Amino acid sequence: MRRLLPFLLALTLTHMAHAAENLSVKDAWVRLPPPGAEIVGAYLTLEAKQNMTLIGVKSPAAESVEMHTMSMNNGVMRMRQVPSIALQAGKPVKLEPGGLHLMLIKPKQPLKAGDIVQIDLSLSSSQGKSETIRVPAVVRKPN
Ligand SMILES: [Cu+2]
Repeated sequence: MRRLLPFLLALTLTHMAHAAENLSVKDAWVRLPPPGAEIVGAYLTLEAKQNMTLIGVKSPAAESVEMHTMSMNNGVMRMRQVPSIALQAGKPVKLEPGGLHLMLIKPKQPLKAGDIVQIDLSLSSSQGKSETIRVPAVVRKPN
């Protein structure tokens, strides 16, 4: 039994590294919200080495997180929730203001510039395996 533990630990770590190895996450940030904001945009760039799908997002800093897209409808920009975001191997997907983005719903605490918000991305591989990776996003004003 004593020998089994390091082995199991190694196995767990290998498993956790898997999605992270196949996905690069860049420029993760959260828009500095006005005081009392109930919804806050979050943005990042995802590039997968293998085809995978972003199937869910959570954060310990908010009640829930939704994936949204924006589209022009009769001259009005509208946000619409999407159930998932497909990531094709080698094609960066940019979640940015005015396009695909994440929406933190009901932040649990006021967000200040420079705060780090943890965002948990749930990914499903093309083989149907799912994994969650945690990425830090900094709270800041848009550039
Ligand atoms: Cu939105």
